Amino acid sequence: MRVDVLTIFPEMFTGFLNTSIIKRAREQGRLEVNLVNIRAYARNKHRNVDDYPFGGGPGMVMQAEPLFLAVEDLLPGGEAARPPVILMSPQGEAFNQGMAEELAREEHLILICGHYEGVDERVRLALVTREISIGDYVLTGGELPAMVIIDAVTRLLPGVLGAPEGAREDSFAMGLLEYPQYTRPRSFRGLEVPEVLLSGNHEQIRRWRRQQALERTWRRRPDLLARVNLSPEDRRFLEEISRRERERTP
Ligand code: 4GX
Repeated sequence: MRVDVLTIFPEMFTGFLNTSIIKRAREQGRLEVNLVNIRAYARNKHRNVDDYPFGGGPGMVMQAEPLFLAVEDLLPGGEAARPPVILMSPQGEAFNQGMAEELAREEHLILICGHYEGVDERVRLALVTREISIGDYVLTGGELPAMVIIDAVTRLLPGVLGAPEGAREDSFAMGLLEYPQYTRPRSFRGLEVPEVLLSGNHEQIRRWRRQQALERTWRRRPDLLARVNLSPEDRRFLEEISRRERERTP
């Protein structure tokens, strides 16, 4: 997959792109990230890419022209299928695992990192095909959101993680939160590993993990349960914990 990132701070990506799984994916040729400095497309001698808002008001607005020129430079008309042009913004659709899976199927993405109070509306109207938010909080720029998207998408690319896709039992792929994990030692500062995990009984371990994931999801993110495939056994278990909870607090 190729990802073009339009940013006024390309240096923010250096550590991210040269660390761990993202670094390895690039070295293996599974991910190619092309950092484009938007300032290279500024017309004025000071390389400004922002200006005052028409109608007045506080702050500055990112100009349309440098962003249009940068994207047009990336798409000289040769590419048959137009890649998604994604604007990182708090007004976008909320990013989730389903969107990461969708984006991971693309050959090419263009990510635009906004700054200041926002971007000229004509960027949205005529350049951007999708607007994505990574959550309901305000950041100083779209660079961290772009890294979040690249990270979540890259780990889904074929061959990037060890295990083959289908075998992944990852929490969000299953729709549930993760079950508790333990590693050595068996006893740490008086805190013991649950006996069942040492039992070697794989059916009991599977059931314990499933129940832990169900209970955690029920307590912390009950909204997720609505979209999970629950077996009759899962339903009986959830009924049981909610009954116990009602008895504890009448
Ligand atoms: N998830 N920000 C972008 C400037 C901006 C505003 C409007 C384009 C349109 C954010 C988030 C986020 C702050 C990045 C405002 N650019 N982006 N920036 N949360 O808070 O994506």
